[in-house]
Amino acid sequence: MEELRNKYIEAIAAAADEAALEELRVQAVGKKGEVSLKMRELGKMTPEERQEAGPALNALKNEINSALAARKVSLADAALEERLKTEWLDVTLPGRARRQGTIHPVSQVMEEVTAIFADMGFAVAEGPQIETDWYNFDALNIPGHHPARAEMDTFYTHRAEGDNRPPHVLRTHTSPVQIRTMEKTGAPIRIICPGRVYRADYDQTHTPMFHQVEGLALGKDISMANLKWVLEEFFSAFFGTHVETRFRASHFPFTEPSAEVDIQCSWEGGTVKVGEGDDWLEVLGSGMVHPKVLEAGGIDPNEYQGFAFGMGIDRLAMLKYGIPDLRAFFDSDLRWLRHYGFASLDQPTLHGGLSR
Ligand code: 2U9
Repeated sequence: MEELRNKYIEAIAAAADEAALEELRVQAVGKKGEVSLKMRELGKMTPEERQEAGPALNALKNEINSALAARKVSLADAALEERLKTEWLDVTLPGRARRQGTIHPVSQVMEEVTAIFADMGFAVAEGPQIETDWYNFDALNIPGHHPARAEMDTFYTHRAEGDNRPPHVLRTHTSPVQIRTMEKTGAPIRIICPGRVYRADYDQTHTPMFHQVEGLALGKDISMANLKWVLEEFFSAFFGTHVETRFRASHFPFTEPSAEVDIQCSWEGGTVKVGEGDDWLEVLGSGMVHPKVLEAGGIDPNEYQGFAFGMGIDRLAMLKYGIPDLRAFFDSDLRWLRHYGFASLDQPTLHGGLSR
């Protein structure tokens, strides 16, 4: 019995894995194992011999079972220890920051402008960037011979040779959207039209693609007085301080009378500040919609009238956020975008603030 004990206790201690342990269990205490066979021999013994051998065999069986269980635990511990050595992870390392994009100043200002006008009851209208001559020019009282057509440095689309249909144009302003809205919904109307426009012009202050927001309010008794209030309200909300405006008589084919609008500013140390000082900065064109333009949009000028205005969004962004060079707006330079960009989940609202 002592021999059996030594043999199995040593073998169990040396077993390399669970399969080896199982084999030892079957050999020792399985149904036909050595210890079990010995127990079967108890029947042939005298009562005295049995009295001694019985408990001893039982104790041996228990000892082997305990040794098997203990070895099983220590094998599992060793395996775990091994895994922990190879699969370790330093949870104290700083996380790998994900690159996060920013909102372009033009998008930011579009959202700000939209929020301010929405508060005054203006909806947003959009339309195609490739337009017909009719929507971009004729409907706006700019006939073929009119100098404004040439002045606007229009981009024309190409037609195949022999195709004599008039070419389409890249819209030179967002005004076609107002004509389309007039046709679609009729009066009354209160909309703003933000979007991209195109003119073949490139220098310090012009890019061939830029952004405008135009506005249109039509009703039975809308006047220049309403226009002035809306614009003053807009500029004060946009710049976050009361802004004086100055209206100067002007001329546009699509409005009569027409006015250019200046906002109050100061020039100090080469930077412009809006809403203080006694200089003026031209930022906007406006007027009462020309009767011919109302007619072109299918609206009776004897029944309805109203104001329209237009301004450059890129200019507004430069003014508000102190961005010096217009051309850098469209270079897609990541350093510029990170510097002048806005947090992407920070929506401009009147109640939450337009920007940080
Ligand atoms: C309709 C009727 C009238 C929109 C107007 C201007 C004056 C204007 C310029 C400002 C700076 C363009 O971005 S800019 O170069 N715009 O001066 N825009 S009135 O008048 C309209 C528009 C649509 C149906």
